Amino acid sequence: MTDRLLPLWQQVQPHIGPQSEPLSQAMHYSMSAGGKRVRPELVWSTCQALCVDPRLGDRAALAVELIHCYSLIHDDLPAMDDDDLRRGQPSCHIAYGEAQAILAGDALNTLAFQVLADPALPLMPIGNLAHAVTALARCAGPQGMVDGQSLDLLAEGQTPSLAALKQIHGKKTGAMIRVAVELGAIAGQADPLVMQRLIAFAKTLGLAFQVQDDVLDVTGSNESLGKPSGSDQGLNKSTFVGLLGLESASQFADALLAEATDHLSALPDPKPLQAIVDKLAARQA
Ligand code: GRG
Repeated sequence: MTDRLLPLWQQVQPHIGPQSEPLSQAMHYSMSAGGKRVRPELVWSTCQALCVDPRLGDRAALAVELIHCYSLIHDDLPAMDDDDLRRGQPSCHIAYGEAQAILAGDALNTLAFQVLADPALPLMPIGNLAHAVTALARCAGPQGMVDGQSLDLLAEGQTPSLAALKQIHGKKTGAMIRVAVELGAIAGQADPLVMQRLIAFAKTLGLAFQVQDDVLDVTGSNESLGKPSGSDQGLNKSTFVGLLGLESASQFADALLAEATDHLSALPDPKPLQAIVDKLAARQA
């Protein structure tokens, strides 16, 4: 599959590149290391579902991947999950040292907001900028992903209820999936009813994504995961597989993907978002 995100990153990089080489390299290392690019694809596909030019979503697509890459760099640090491998390559802190990796994460995080807003960058404006910046900050920050990560760390070694686990992962993983769709909807000027449906779709998809991730952590190979399988268990993480068992967790993910599809029915063109649901379903099959 062609990576539509990398050319955007390369286009923007000369305008924002830091002077210090290791920082610049560490940022580029993480942004160009591959990955499925699910979040940017969700932005563009949401624009397409609303029958608007997907380039209107370019700023948002880059912004959500910048936040995602920062979160992975920080998640791999010794103080968090302490992972030496990410996407089949040495994690950022293994390649560039802990200090530069922390700074690279910080830089990608802040840059995401500049990418959304800076008129000097050669990208189409997103439209309602105040809405877009607020949505991204809410979902990425202490109301969203950062709190999810904190709750997840606190839950290590515990057995949270299904409701608590949904809440943790709704924030940790789900919030960035949700905001990818929300930003696509802002770029596409979705009316409030369509926005509501898209957000319901994104919430369901985000939960499916996390349940699947837990299943794949058990059933996937080291190559397909880009890291050793079973790492959640090694860290004493509370997972949907731990709570429901492998088979029920897998069925739960299937049911959530089917429910996500139901939310798409009233869109002008559901096919681009349906294609993402299908791609995720194929991951598990
Ligand atoms: C450090 C603030 C902070 C947050 C970290 C995203 C995250 C929160 C942690 C990642 C840990 C993890 C494995 C979460 C499960 C679901 C998930 C987000 C997987 C990684 O996303 P993918 O599969 O990764 O989209 P690629 O490599 O394809 O981009």
